[in-house]
Amino acid sequence: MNSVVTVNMENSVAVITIDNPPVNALSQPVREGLRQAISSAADDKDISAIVLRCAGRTFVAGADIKEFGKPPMQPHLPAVLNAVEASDKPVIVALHGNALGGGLELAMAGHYRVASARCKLGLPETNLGLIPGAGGTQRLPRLTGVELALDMITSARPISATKALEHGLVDEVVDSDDADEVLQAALAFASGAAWNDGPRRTRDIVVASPEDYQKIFEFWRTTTEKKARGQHAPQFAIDAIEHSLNLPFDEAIAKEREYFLECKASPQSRAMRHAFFAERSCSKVPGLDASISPQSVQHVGVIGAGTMGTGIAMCFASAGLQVTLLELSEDNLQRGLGLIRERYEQSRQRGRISESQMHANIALINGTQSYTDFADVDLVVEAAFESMQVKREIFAQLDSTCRPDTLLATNTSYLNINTIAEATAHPERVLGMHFFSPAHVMKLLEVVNGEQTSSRSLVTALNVAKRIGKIACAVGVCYGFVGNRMYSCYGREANALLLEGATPSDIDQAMQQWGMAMGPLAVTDMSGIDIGYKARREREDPPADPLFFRAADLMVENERLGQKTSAGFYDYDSGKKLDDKTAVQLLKREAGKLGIEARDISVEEIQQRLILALINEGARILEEGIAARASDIDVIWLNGYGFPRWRGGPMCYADELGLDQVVRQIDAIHAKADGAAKSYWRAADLLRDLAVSGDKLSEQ
Ligand code: T1G
Repeated sequence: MNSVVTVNMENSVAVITIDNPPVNALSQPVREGLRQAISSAADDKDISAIVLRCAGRTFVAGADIKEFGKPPMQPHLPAVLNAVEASDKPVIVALHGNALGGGLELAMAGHYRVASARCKLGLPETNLGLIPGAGGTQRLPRLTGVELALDMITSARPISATKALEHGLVDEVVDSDDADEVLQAALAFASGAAWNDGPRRTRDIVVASPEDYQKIFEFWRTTTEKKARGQHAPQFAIDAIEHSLNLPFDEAIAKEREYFLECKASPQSRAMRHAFFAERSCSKVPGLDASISPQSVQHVGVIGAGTMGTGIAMCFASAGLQVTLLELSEDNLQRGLGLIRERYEQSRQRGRISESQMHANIALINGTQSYTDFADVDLVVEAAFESMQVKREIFAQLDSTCRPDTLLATNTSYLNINTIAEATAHPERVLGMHFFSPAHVMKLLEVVNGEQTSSRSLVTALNVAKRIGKIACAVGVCYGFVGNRMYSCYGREANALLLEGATPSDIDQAMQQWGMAMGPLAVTDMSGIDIGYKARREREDPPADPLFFRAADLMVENERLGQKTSAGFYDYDSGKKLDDKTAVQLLKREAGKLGIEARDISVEEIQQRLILALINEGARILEEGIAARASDIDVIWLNGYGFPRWRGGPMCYADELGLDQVVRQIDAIHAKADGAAKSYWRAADLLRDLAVSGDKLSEQ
């Protein structure tokens, strides 16, 4: 055995314990320790049965993802699991916390499984652009049947211990979450695990072939193609699962391994593994003193009962924090509280929360029209009108109403935090908490660090973000911070292309084909074209470029604000998108006035112009230190703007494309550009330097 795998005896039962914090990942030492432990137990005649368990807060959460980018090391997991399954002594696996990926595969190689009541069991490999690579596509269908296996593996969603028991994935559920109690139950099970009819090995179970299995696989292939558009791993997984029906176990395992290795070597898996770790590093701010403890936050004040304010209030209430929602107008306050109740009722109807949870969340939110009710709040999040003057007045009021240590955050999506902080006597407790709409759904939160924001304020905001289940990125102050500043460049190019001859449909289809969740013009129609129109006119430093968002301004000038006026870049009939013909006519006429000659624009040019604009601006943001890491920029785009996860984010994609190629393409656009576009398309120095040095953005 070794430091991460130990064995102790409980009477004649060998208890193998894996202890590899934080999640008992199946690193090489764990695999080697397991192999040795199983082998020595097999040879020991005093051992009648084996219990396999984990120390710490969870059972094995998977293979060690950190090892995937390195040369594989023996023993490989499938071989270790085959040794577990081949044991002539019953192996009972005690499960608690999460049994995921290789962890569940290990459990299924065991002969019996005993799980804690709140244990989650899943094969989430497709979240990483992979498929289960250690027998999961063969053993799961044998235990649960093909259809649940298809659902679990293609969706990557774990199931509860109760559902696992119903479907034969576990043999007993212990009404406790205490790992020791689960161990005792497994020991009791081991003492009774008589193999009257010989070992019960998962591999020997014959998969029941559903009558209309061809139709079932056809359904899963087409459904998965829609849900996981452009992703290869889920389709590979379906192929592997189908082999559980039409190939002998060992041949099917060989195919699974072949598909797994192909996925592991793919750019899609590299991108999704990058995203996994990027989301876990973005809240670790370089240089921030790790010994600083966050302030206590139990009571939150939210200002503004509009779409954002009510969503923000729900984020805190759903995490069990008390909320006081301030809205000066009685009507708006009642409307906001009603909206909150409606949204929670929707969540209850969809089974996302229980009725009691819904009532508890609603009870945590109290409305007020008076600032005096903020006298004892620990944090305020302001989500009022996007006007610097309004915000400065509010923060001055908060300064005199709240305790001096109360954290004051603004939800502004682009205004200068430093200017807002200057309205208070304690700017060290002012920062930005930029939620993304709808706030109670989107996981991304930009925590904007002002010039005078204290480290403790930043630590507290990041801690609160984690408590409310957000993926928080600490960013610096500039117009639009990181996400919206880059989105402005993306939209700028879409607008320019509209005057050069591309239609809204051309652009949106090109970007959806590239992998974006929605096209930029459909997004603008949905949120309202007038929002950007007003914001551009509020800017302290608007670009001196008459063509800057000229297409969007033209729509607003023609009172075409988007879905809310049933006309924007597209025409709508009761919310349903019709076509873009009217907008195209207006754009053609405008282009004629501007002397811009229409031309045919390829899908590739549209995709290049919009994605390279993102990359170039992201590099500038890195140069200026507005984002600490390239991967933070990726996290923002993956979680706030529908960037395809299997491309890893704009900076990850640039590294994958090759920075020399990126600079070459930007230079080519620059060469053809004129007017203000010349400055837009000057390649960022960082890109040019890295293209020469051969280093990557992800190493910055
Ligand atoms: N490998 C390596 N490190 C991991 C890890 C893993 N599988 N899972 C988590 N970590 C690290 C994570 O980076 C973080 O590190 C710390 O643990 C806490 O994680 C062969 C091929 C289990 C639900 O996809 O979903 O098995 O930041 O912040 O919120 O077929 O971690 O502290 O340095 O997420 O409590 C399949 C991935 C792998 C599960 C816990 N398994 N993990 O969530 O903590 S592929 C997965 C999670 C595989 C086999 C295939 C979550 C969690 P640090 P955390 P958490």
